[in-house]
Amino acid sequence: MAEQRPIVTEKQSDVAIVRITRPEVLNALNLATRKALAATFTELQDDPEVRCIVLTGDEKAFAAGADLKEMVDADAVEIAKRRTERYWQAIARTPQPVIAAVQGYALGGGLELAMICDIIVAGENAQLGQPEVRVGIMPGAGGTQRLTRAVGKFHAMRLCLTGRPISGREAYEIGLVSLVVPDDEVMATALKLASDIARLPPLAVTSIKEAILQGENASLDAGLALERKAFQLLFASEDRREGMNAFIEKRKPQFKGK
Ligand code: DAK
Repeated sequence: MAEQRPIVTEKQSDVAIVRITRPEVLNALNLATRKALAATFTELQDDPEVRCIVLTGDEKAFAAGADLKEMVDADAVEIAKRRTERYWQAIARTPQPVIAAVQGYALGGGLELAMICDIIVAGENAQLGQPEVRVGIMPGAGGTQRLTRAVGKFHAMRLCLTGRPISGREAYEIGLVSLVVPDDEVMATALKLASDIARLPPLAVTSIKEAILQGENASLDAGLALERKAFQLLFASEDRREGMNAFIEKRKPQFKGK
């Protein structure tokens, strides 16, 4: 029987919902799924109507990691030749904010995928971890890097060296997720955040995202310079004038993305 599409995209007004749909393997990320995610995000980047994206799985799993059945027989050369990093780069380059809505398992490559997103909303009982060490490998798509930047050396070491997952609640406490909510409120919370962001002036929103991400890789001076230039540039936008005038005139602003 042919497998169903690994990704489903739905639009709710100016928010796009991208859902991983391999429930039979807890949304394990095989090559077809990675390619479909990259293609979907590349397409959404060029859709001016999409102001925010929610990436999710289902109530059992955001994604339980790379598909181990697809990796078990691969040698080092084969793994290198797959160049799977290019698929995640397509997601990382998305200018619109991306919110990960995490219920159930977000393990290995699944957690790495969530960490590429800009905001993570997790359920209390989600299970987040980097279990690669338990199958003889290590995180290979950001688990030792983005995780360390998010939670610091000591939590990152504990998660990567033991492979033991933590709950959504603990992930919130150590700064790995933005919000923790009851499991059945994850999607509604992510969608509410997304529609709130989608209503804000898109040039300011994408500039903020860019400054935070670029600044993470830069010295403080370089990051501050980048922030200042982006700030100055926003004074060329119609939405900046509209936002400030609306405040002064005590009315609702009408943002146009210009
Ligand atoms: N891959 C393939 N199948 C998986 C899977 C996975 N990661 N996780 C679960 N499944 C499948 C199971 O095999 C099972 O299929 P059937 O046996 O029914 O055919 C089905 O999903 C349900 O799973 P379980 O029966 O195991 O369900 P349980 O509730 O008992 O356990 C679990 C849930 C999430 C604790 C368990 O399934 C589990 O431990 N899964 C493996 C988690 C894991 O180790 N994930 C990390 C994988 S390594 C790279 C960069 C990064 C990576 C790779 C390459 N490059 C730069 C090249 C990333 C690597 C990883 O993520």
